[in-house]
Amino acid sequence: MEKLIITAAICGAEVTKEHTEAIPYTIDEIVREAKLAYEAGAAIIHLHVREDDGTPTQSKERFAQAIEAIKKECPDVIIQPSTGGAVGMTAEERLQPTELDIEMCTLDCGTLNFGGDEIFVNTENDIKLFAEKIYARGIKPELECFEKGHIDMVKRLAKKGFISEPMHFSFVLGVNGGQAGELRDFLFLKDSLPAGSTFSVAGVGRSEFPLAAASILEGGHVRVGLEDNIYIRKGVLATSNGQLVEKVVRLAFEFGREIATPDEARKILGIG
Ligand code: KMH
Ligand code: ZN
Repeated sequence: MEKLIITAAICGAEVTKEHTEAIPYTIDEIVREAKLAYEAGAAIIHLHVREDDGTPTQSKERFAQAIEAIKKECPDVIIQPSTGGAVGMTAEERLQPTELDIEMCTLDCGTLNFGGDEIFVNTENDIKLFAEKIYARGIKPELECFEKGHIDMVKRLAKKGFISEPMHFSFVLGVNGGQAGELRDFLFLKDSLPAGSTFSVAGVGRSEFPLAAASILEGGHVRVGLEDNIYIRKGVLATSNGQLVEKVVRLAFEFGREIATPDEARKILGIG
């Protein structure tokens, strides 16, 4: 099997310091969390940025500041800004980080309920617009799919030429409004992928580590981080993103998967 690419989703847009003190808001806190994750074995940092008070933002300037500061501490890490941002942001707001010199970013592949009255909107035309901008800039998209219909949308858009092979997917499972994070959900999505695709799995909440283990065994890659799950085990808060990454590294070791460096991840994903 290929080496395992670990992505750390260190920040997100929804988790606050009321949930866990470890969630980073400021640039210094973001760098601290990125460094701990990188030193533990993460090849990719999935990046959201916040104002110092925790408000999510897609400001190009804030992303540029965070990326520069992370690169000083983790020079070779792959930084993957979010183009999902937070619920309610416009497409123009969300696309700002694609104007920077970046290797990768997310591309969200469908709309879903996001808890309570929230709807995370990604219409077909939004996805086409995002894909056009992302590919035009030579950026590798991570195709975020929250349920099977999103994979079907990617297949349709690939046929129409909006999405190119080789495709790299991320299944984000267990969102309140998306597909659940049971083993059979993961296996169904994995078996639905176009041939030759790579994939990573992000289990939200309690599904984070069971799905990480499943993906390690099935030849996929893994995303963990405080964006998705704040517990290191039932009822015990993780002290950092690094601690979550360390747990994946232990699982990988037990199952005989080696961990990919950022450069090895670039080769696996066809970046650069
Ligand atoms: N914060 C969610 C509404 C992404 O990063 O591309 C969207 C999200 C997806 O986190
Ligand atoms: Zn995200």
